[in-house]
Amino acid sequence: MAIAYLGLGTNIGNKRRNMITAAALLAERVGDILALSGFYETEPWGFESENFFLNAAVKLKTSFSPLELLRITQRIEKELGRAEKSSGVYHDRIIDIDILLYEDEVLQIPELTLPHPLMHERKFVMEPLAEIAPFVVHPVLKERIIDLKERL
Ligand code: PH2
Ligand code: MG
Ligand code: MG
Repeated sequence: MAIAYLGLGTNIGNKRRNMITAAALLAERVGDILALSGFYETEPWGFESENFFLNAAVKLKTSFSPLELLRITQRIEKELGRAEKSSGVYHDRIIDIDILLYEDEVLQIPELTLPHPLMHERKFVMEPLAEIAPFVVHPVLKERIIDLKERL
């Protein structure tokens, strides 16, 4: 069994419902949810939109590998109605599920980078994550989530 931390984000539709549906599907298909942060209202980062986000972080126990987890989360994004992603630019989305950390795994393959390469630069990721994983150490930066968050 592995512990994984995921980031959730939504900025269109019924955002609370999108979050709860995504969390329920993760619990059903991926494994037990060990922690779920509060929902944070955040400004769109990296693109212009009038639609603010809800962001959250989830801690899961899973027997799936990182790539299996990626496929399952992408499938949930699709089922909730997320439009096809076009690379390079950000768009409004019903749900985005990002794998932030998977145990101490460091991975760089075309499909997936672990830890998430931008997580430590993003307050909308680090605030909810620090709520449920303050003392987890980032396996590349070798610093605790709470300390990385404080510096943002
Ligand atoms: N996700 C992005 C780009 N910008 N901004 C906020 N506030 N929240 C997000 O989840 C988010 C974003 C790319 O996935
Ligand atoms: Mg994202
Ligand atoms: Mg994503």
